[in-house]
Amino acid sequence: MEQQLRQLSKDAQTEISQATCVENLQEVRVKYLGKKGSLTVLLRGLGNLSKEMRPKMGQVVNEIRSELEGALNEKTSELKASELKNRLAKEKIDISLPGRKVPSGHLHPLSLTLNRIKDIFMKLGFQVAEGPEVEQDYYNFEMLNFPKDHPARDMQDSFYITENILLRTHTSPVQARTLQAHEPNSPVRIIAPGKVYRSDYDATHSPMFQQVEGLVVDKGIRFSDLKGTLELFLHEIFGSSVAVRFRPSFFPFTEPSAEVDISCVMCGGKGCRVCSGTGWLEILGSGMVHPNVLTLNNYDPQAVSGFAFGMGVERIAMLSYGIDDMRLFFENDVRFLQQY
Ligand code: 2NM
Repeated sequence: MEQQLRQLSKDAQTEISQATCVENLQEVRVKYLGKKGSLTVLLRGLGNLSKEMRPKMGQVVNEIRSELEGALNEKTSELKASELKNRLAKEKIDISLPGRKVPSGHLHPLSLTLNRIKDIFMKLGFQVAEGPEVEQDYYNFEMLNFPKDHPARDMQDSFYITENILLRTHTSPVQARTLQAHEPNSPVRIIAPGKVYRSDYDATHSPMFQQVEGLVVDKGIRFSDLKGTLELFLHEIFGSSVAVRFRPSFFPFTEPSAEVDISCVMCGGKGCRVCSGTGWLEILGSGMVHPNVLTLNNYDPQAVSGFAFGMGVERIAMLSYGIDDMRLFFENDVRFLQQY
């Protein structure tokens, strides 16, 4: 019996040492140590031996078993290492390939435009002021000298929450709130950017859009300050080659009031579809702050004066980028947004 075991061990060791791959070794493992393997069969046969022989032979079987397992494991590691070495010698991994680019988003064209507008006014010393989008008619109309029967106060044109609360129709209430928060007659130089709401919807009007309004109040502020500031702003935004013109107009909160036009950025002033053949584009509303507005907000029109202006961010973005339908800004189609 022992003779038989020693022979079996020798054969197994030979087969292990001659194995050329991991799969070979697995076959050897099954052949000798598997459920029906020859060593396992011998182990079962121990039951037929005499009581005296059984423990001794059991010990021999176990010794051989662990010897073979050790040899199998050792040879497996050896073969794996040489297989890996061979693969590394054959396969060339090019670690100089550039990485794959992770796509990343960017700011919306309206945010890009608003940032440009803010940057220009911040360089001129304006501070950015903000206020609520759900506003009292007191700040939205009353403090801004809007008469009781002004059409903007109509339910048809503005979104009312209650009789006295509405979605702000312009950012001007921020100007009123800013004046009231200041020491009377102290200087103010702010822009108020933000969302405003009007009941209107077509290619050039959205019920929600963004405005930037501005307000400068100080001793001795004149119409020439308004002209110089807005001309500088428009030349920064649209380039120094655009012409700027001021046209008399009317707003409840300014007197005198002026509409500001630039020469058409699409046709250079020759006349086209965008400027309806006039060569000019209306771009800003402006004026000297009405004395009533100063008085209503605790400022003294005898002591200080001011100018104010307002513009639509969507309109500036449409003209900067040559976009002809405002609704594209709000559909969030990445094929459109990716272009900016
Ligand atoms: C505009 C046009 C003209 C304006 C006036 C004021 C304030 F607070 F002084 F009364 N804020 N904004 C103003 C003036 C706005 O937007 C087209």
